[in-house]
Amino acid sequence: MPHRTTFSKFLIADRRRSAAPDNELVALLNDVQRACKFIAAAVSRGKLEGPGGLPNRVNVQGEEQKPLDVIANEIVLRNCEAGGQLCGMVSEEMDEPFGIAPDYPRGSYLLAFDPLDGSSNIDIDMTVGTIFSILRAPQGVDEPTAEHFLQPGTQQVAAGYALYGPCSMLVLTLGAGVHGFTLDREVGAFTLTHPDMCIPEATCEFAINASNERFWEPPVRQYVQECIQGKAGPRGVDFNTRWIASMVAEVHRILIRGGLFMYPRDTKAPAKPGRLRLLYEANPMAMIVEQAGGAASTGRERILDVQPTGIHQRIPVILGSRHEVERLVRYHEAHDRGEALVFTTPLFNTRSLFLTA
Ligand code: AFP
Repeated sequence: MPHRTTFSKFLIADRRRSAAPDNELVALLNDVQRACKFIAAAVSRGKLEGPGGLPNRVNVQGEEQKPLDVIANEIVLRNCEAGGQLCGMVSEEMDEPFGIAPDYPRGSYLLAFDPLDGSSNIDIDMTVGTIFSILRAPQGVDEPTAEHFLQPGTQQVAAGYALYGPCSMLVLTLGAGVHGFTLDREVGAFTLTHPDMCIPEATCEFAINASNERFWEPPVRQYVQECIQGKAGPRGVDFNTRWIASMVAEVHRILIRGGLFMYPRDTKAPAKPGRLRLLYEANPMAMIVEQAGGAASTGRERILDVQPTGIHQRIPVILGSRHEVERLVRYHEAHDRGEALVFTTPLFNTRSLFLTA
């Protein structure tokens, strides 16, 4: 059996790649990876796991909450609350921040996480995942409130996701590249299989939920139409499309072979500037994508620069191969300058948003 570096050994020994994390962060990341192993086991048992009598409910997002959403959330809380590295946690599944109980030691880190992203895929046995983001608590804070989590994504010290698919993986960045670990179930360890993951700058593959086309802003509609026109259109090449409805799976595909993922601002729910949440979906994925050589934008600004205003704030997300993100940003800039965007494709008919035709 070839010698492979385990996740724990990577954090300690291979400091060149792991940006020399302090012992507190190493201990926290080991708690997170252990939680991901427990979630992987629960997910892999499917209906054998049973909901434990939990009914489907609605979470703070107003979205259906599967029993495994609740189970995964509990697994993260229980595995990370007692280690002494955290002073608070925020989760997609909890209205308010989770404080560390008084009988547990507190540390200097904050954890924001989506315990089971893509859970609407659980019943059809499609890939789901866990997304996490680690921040430092402000100096002297050991009982954080929501405001203490409202830090731009550039403040993240680590970000990662676990992917529960045909095999389970953990992908991590500490600000010195992106590294993938595959769960060796015989050993029970995440082992380094994808060091220094890198996103190709160019791509001919895009991911967006096309059923929302009528709600998109003009720059997104122009971009998608040009891709659909393929060789016959201004791009001069044919494109492929994917939509898994599981952000973790889309981002992983992009890390492996390039691509563009879009969940842009749309007019479907004007009060919501997008579907994805900034703190525990967009920011960790944006850090990972940028560390792998890609780009992540709202269409109008770098995601990691956004100053959060709420722990469950939503944000438009356009991320992946750098050249494609930069093109979409240019289209948004042109649109915001009032330049006409003309659509000429049989799929969307020939019309312009600014001409009477
Ligand atoms: P769920 O966790 O509710 O399944 O949502 C998954 C997600 O947040 C993200 O992972 C997907 O990219 C996106 O929503 C899918 O949204 P649509 O269902 O609108 O396509």
